[in-house]
Order: sequence, then C-alpha cells, then structure tokens
Amino acid sequence: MAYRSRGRKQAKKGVQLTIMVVGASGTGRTTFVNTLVEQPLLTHRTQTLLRDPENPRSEVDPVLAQQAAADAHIERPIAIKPVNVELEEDGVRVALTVVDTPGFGDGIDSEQNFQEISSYLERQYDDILAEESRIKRNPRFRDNRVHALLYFIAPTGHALREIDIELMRRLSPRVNVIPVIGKADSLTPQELKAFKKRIMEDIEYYSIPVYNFPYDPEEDDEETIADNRELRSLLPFSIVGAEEEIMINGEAVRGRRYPWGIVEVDNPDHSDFQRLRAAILQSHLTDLKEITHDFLYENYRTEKLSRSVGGADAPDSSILPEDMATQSVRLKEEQLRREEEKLREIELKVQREIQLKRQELLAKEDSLKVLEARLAAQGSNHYE
Ligand SMILES: Nc1nc2c(ncn2[C@@H]2O[C@H](COP(=O)(O)OP(=O)(O)O)[C@@H](O)[C@H]2O)c(=O)[nH]1
Ligand SMILES: [Mg+2]
Repeated sequence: MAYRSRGRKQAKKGVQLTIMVVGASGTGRTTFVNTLVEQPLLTHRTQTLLRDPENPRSEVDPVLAQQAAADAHIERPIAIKPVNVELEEDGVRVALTVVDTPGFGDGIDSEQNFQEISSYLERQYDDILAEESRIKRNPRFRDNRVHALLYFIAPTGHALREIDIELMRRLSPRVNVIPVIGKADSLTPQELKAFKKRIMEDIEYYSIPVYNFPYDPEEDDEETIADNRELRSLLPFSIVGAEEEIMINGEAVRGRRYPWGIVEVDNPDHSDFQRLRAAILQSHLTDLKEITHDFLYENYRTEKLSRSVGGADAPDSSILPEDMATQSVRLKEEQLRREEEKLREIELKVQREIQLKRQELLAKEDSLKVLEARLAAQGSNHYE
C-alpha cells in the first residue's frame, strides 16, 4: 500500500498519532477506546463515581454510589484530557494519544460542548504556530494536534440529529472527522444498512466535509484506489466494542453475548471495528497526519494570519467537500485572487481620485476663464 512507503523509517523511530472521541453520553466511546488499545485505558464514568478512584477494579462502594445518585443532577465540569498509550502495529511503534471528551446530553448545553472541543483543537494549532515563529526551537515541544476525530452517532436507526449535523459541520474544517455508529449491535443488519445510507445522504446534503478516504484516480495506484473506495463505502463505520472476552469453542473472542447469539468485535461480518482500527493505526495513519498538517492546519494558519492583518474580512471557514488534496491549491489561488482584488481596488481608487482632481482643475479653469472674461470686459470698459 502506498501509505506504507515510509515503513522502515517509522519502524525505527516510531510514529505518533492523536485521536479524539466525541459523541453523546452512552454511545460507547469509552468502551471503543479500551477495545481499540486492548487494555482498560479509560475508566467509565460510573466506575470512577462508584468505586475507589485509585482502584477501578474494586467493588462498588455503597457510600460513593449514594453520593453519585445524589449528585446525578449536577452538571459535571467539562474536562478534555489526553491519555497516552504505546502500541505496536505491524512492527511499528505507535505512540497513541487518545483525547476523550465529555459526552453531551440531550442538546441542552451543546453550544458549550462545541466551544470546548473546537477551542481545544485550535489551541493545539496555536501552540504549533507559536513554536514555528520562535527563533530558537524548544526541543521539548510536543505536537498535540488531533489527527482524527471519531464522531459517535447514537444507534437510533432514524436519521442524524441536528446536534450531530451541527457538530460535524463545525468541526470538519478543523479536524479529520470520521463518523461512526456506536453500539451498532443495537440495530438489526437491515436497520443498520438503511441507517448508514440515510446518514451518508444527510452528510452529502449538508455538505459536511468528513474524512472520506480521499484518493486521486489519476495519481494513485489501483490497490490504493480500491482500498480507499472500500473504506469509503463503509462510512459511517459500525462499531461494536467489548472489554470482556467470551469463550467460543474453547477460544477466547471479544464480543457481546445475547440470547440469540454472540456479536464478535473482530468479525468483519459483525462490525467494521477491525477495518476502522487498521485504517487509523496502519494504512491511513500517515494520510490523516498529512491532511492535518498540509491542509487543515495550513488553512487555520492562513485564516489566523489574514485575520490579524486584514481585520474584519477573514475568510470563511467552511470548506466544500471536494478532494482534500486540491484544497490547499484552491486556498492559495483564493489568496492570490483576493490580493489581486485588493490591488484592483486600489487602482480604481487612484483612478477615481485622478478623475476628481481633473474635474476640480477643469472647474477651476472654467472659473478662471469666467474671471478673465469679466476682467477683460471690465478692462475694455475702462479703456473704452
Ligand atoms: N450493545 C452494546 N453496548 C455497548 C457497546 N459499547 C458499550 N456498550 C455499553 O454501553 C454503555 C455505555 O458505554 P460507554 O463506553 O461508557 O459509553 P460512553 O458514555 O460513550 O463513554 C455501557 O453499559 C457499555 O457496556 C456496544 O458496542 N454494544
Ligand atoms: Mg465515557
């Protein structure tokens, strides 16, 4: 695969990747992360509330449980905090950072959530921007930019909610948004298929530029094109997470047990978990990072700079969902066009001023002529 061309160099040094998980409470974000990294990296909210925080595997503490019940109505403070974990993927060391975000409720205070998340994303860009403009680089500087945001859609089976559309729409210009359906086993395969279709129609209708495994039919090789096309066809990925293993015929598999059978996490017929995992952590890791740096960050930087130079007329931050690779070219063209426009405006203004001055001169000339004529008339009167 084209994306693995840098494999050898990566193997020696290792690579870093940051992902963020966003979605409504209870859509399975925490479970997904722990399934992804194959260890209990994040604790569930109920775990931290009901158990000794130092020992998440301890028994539920009745005093803490009572306290949690009494506090349930209190709005919990929003805390976005990154957690690091080391993985090895295909012989490559991956230093993965996971940024969990507080789940939002029923859209009561979603604006605060948007703000919180988008300012987190922008803050990471600002840090790089500041670092890039230093004369002497800080050797301990950490690049915390988020390379992919997994947006968890609740398995309602209906359509996207307004809050889903709004959030993906607003965050897409800042980060690679990958839509996923959490707890996909809540729907039947037929329901899931119809739900996926409806979601993609909405995403298209609202022109939300989600990460769609971009490829160039002219430039990319056939295998890359086929891979990307297949991954794109899976959007939004259906996710099943499970932190426990189940024995099937003496073999331990990760899955969820139901009266009618077992849903296996790693079975591609049951969920898209494995394919999403391989895409993020292996095949598309480099692509996600490149788009973040070359396009999303570059876009932010240009906006920020033109905002500080040009004042009010900052460029629109919404992006059309076309091929990402052509976007930075478009951006430069747009910038050139704007500069040309400014020059043209100055030219017109100067021309207008010249015109005005000329008219003033002509008017003065006219009045001089009148004066002359009058003087001449007076003179002739005088000497007549
Ligand atoms: N059916 C099903 N339930 C899940 C899945 N993932 C998590 N859950 C359950 O859904 C509840 C909320 O999960 P959690 O990961 O804490 O959600 P979060 O609030 O988004 O972090 C828990 O009871 C999980 O056991 C899944 O893939 N399928
Ligand atoms: Mg959680």
